[in-house]
Amino acid sequence: MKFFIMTLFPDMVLDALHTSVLGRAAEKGLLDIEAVDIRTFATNKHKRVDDYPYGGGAGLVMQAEPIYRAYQSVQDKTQGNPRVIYLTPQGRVFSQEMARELAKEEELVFLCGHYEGIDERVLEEIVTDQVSIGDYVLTGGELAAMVMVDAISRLVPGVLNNEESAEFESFEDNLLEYPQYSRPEEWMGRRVPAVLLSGHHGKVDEWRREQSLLRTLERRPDLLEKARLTDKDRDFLDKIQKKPCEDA
Ligand code: 6GU
Repeated sequence: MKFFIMTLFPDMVLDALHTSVLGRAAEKGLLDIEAVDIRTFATNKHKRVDDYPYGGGAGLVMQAEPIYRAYQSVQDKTQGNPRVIYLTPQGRVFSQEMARELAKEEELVFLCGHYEGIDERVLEEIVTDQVSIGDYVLTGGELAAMVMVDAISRLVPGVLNNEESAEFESFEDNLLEYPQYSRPEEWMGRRVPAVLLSGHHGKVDEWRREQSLLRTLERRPDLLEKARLTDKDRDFLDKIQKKPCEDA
């Protein structure tokens, strides 16, 4: 999968996204992450890419032309017409479902803004999707683009090893993960739950499922409404005196 990230801070994005799991995936040729430095497309000798907003007001606005030229340089390298995602708190809120959908694309383009925003006309001209990563404000789109690239990349076949892949299924089911333990059996007076040492796989699976249900009920009851629950799951939730949802 090929990502183009249009940004004023190419190093920030490339360093982070070539670390750990994604770095190895890039070495294997599964991912290709290219940063496109918008500043190199400035049309003046001072390499300025921002200016005062028409109508007045605080801050600076990123100008249309350098961004459009950066986009044209991306187009020269792409096959079809890839989706162009503008990172903004005004966008649709990113989710695992959106990550799954975007992971089907072969190429994706991200546009990271700074200052008080980007000239609306270039957004109209090139952007296909506006996405936010949550209801808070960042200083720029880079961290948001990195969050999206990470979440999308781990869904690309081969990026995670098989052991890791199986693990994400639980969030896919809208349930939180059960707690994990490793050696030693006792640490600071806290023992690993006995069932995990029993060697009884059936009992371990059952305990983990119950822990997932319990955690989701306590921490994210909103997710339970979307979770696919078995009759046994519902019996367990009833037993612990709380109802997951009205009926169904
Ligand atoms: Cl996508 N960009 C910025 N600047 N702030 C954000 C965001 C994006 N998502 C949440 N806050």
